[in-house]
This record gives sequence, structure tokens and C-alpha cells, in this order.
Amino acid sequence: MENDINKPLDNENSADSNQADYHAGFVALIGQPNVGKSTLMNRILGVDLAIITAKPQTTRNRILGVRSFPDKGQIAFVDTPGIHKAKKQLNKRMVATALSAITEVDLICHVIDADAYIKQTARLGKDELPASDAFIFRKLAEVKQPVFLILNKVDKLDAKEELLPMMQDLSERFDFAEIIPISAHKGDNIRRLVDIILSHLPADGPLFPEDMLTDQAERFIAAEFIREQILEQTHEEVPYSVAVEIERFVENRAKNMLEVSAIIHVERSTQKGIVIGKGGARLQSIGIKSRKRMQAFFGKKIYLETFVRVESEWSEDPEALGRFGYE
Ligand SMILES: Nc1nc2c(ncn2[C@@H]2O[C@H](COP(=O)(O)OP(=O)(O)OP(=O)(O)O)[C@@H](O)[C@H]2O)c(=O)[nH]1
Ligand SMILES: [Mg+2]
Repeated sequence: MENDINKPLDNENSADSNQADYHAGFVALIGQPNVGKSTLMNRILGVDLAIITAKPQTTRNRILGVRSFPDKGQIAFVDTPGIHKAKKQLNKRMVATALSAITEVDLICHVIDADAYIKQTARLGKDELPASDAFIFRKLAEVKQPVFLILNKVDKLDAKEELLPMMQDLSERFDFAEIIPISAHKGDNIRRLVDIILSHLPADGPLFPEDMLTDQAERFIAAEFIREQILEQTHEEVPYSVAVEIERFVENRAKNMLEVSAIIHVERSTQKGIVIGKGGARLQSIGIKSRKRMQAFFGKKIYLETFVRVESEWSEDPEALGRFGYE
């Protein structure tokens, strides 16, 4: 399997390429939480744009990530929140965001965690589909665009022989345009996936400038890097009760520095205590690590201040959800 996405694709530098060889379009990455959608997008972009953690429901917004292959094509990925059974308003908005992306794109990649899928179906019995997969399959039945099935995390499979029966079983449940096993984490089969995606996109000129990565505001990206560290460093309900709001994001040109002030909203005072930690140790660690991440991404020194505030029940409050960017 190929793993170097940065190797030139066929004809990448050919001078005589014409418009008909150029394919461009929007590709939605959808699936259950934690299957590796954001990892896959970042892998193809070659940039750590979307945050990734081992916890489900990491992504809460639609995140555009553009990768251009000169003279060959352009893929505009739409990374989405994992589709799950939603109870809170926040979660309902996340699922609605994911489902609305399905209607707006040229191609849909339904990403499955192959290892988890095999273990779940072994428990349920051969003919039963896990409930959340069944829901997604029903939604896909309504769409007109081609749908790829991406079997991710193949590096975790105990035996590669498990793949074939799984591919067979899933191909009988839905008419997928392609079924492609990959490891987003290791990079296996990613170049092939890119080639196949490009070949299914409309023969069209670029949608965005070739040097564009995303339309996400810098403030949003900064807030996400902080949230990533909170997800990494807290447990149980805390990650799901946190929203990060950037209060100030100012470029200090004289110092080539970004000055960032962030408010970390939690829902209860006990959670505030957890985020701050003993003697402020956890908040300090969250600050140090997210500042490093911002520094690498923005290519500038970062001055970061963080404040923790209790905003009770924000995840159920339409006004607060709007303010925190969860439309
Ligand atoms: N072993 C292995 N782990 C992977 C692979 N792809 C992703 N992961 C891990 O799976 C976890 C979830 O990855 P994400 O990319 O955040 O998954 P997601 O689908 O975007 O999750 P949500 O945003 O919560 O919906 C992380 O710990 C990743 O490192 C893979 O190919 N192999
Ligand atoms: Mg994600």
C-alpha cells in the first residue's frame, strides 16, 4: 500500500494538461463519532487543521479543508461531526450539521471504523446492523450523489482476512460507488483513495485559490486548539461541557506575535475546578500545549491568556450555542 500523499500524482507536473483532466468538487466525510474522519482529512491535507482526539464527538462544526493537486484537481473536504443519538441541543445541532453536509457536496465518503464494526457485528449477529450505522444507511438511501465506503483503521484488524467478508456484507446493504480500506493514521492506501476521489469529481476548474487551506476563521481554529487540549486532559462529562470562546485575537505586527484571550466555558463550578486543576496546574498545561499548537499552525509567537467561566446549561441554550459558533 502507498503511504506518501506528497509524492507527485501522475501527470502532476505535465505542461500539456488540459481542463478535461482537471477534476474538482466537494467531498463530505461523514460517519459515526471517532471513526477517523478528521484524521483522514488532515492526512490528505498534510496539515493538522481539524482537531483529533481519542474521545468521540471531538468535531462539533463543519470544517472545510482544501487540497489542491496542481494541474490535476482539487478536493474540498467537508469534515463533519459524528452522527450519533443526540439528546442535548448541542448534539442535535452537531448531527444536523453533519446531515446537511450530505446534501451540499459532489461525493460522500461514509467512514467506518473497520475494527469496531467487526467487533460490533460479531456481538450482534451477522444480519443485524448496529443502530447508528442503520440510521446512516437510511439517510444515504435518500441521496443522489455517489457514496464511497471508507473502511478505516485497518491497521487495527487482528487479521486482514476479516476485511473481505465485511466488504461483501456492506456492499449488499448499499450500492456504494467504491469501497476502499485505508488507515488514515498510518497513511495506508491514501494516495489511491485520492486518485479515486478525483476521478469521481466533476471535470471542472478549481473551486478555490490553489493556496487556500480552509475558510475557517483564525479565531475558530485557535479556540479548537484549546478545546483539543481540554479534551485530552479532562475526562467523563467535562469534555462535553466545555466551549471555548475567543474574546480577543490581535496581531501585534511589531513583535510578529498573536495576542489571544480565550474564555473556557463550563457548565458547573465543579467542572471549573477540574479544568483549573490543583494550583492552576491543569489550566497551565492546557495553555502551554495549545499555545505550541497555535504557534506551529499560525507560524507566529503566541501570547495566550485563558479564563474559566461557569455558564450553566450552555449546551441547551440557543443563545449561548449561537455565540459559541454552534449554529
Ligand atoms: N489505529 C488507528 N487509529 C485511528 C485511525 N484513524 C483515526 N484513528 C484514531 O481514532 C481516534 C478518532 O479520530 P478522529 O479523526 O478524531 O475521529 P472522527 O471521526 O473525526 O471523530 P469525531 O470528530 O468525534 O466524530 C483518534 O484517536 C485517532 O488517532 C487509523 O487509521 N488507525
Ligand atoms: Mg472529527
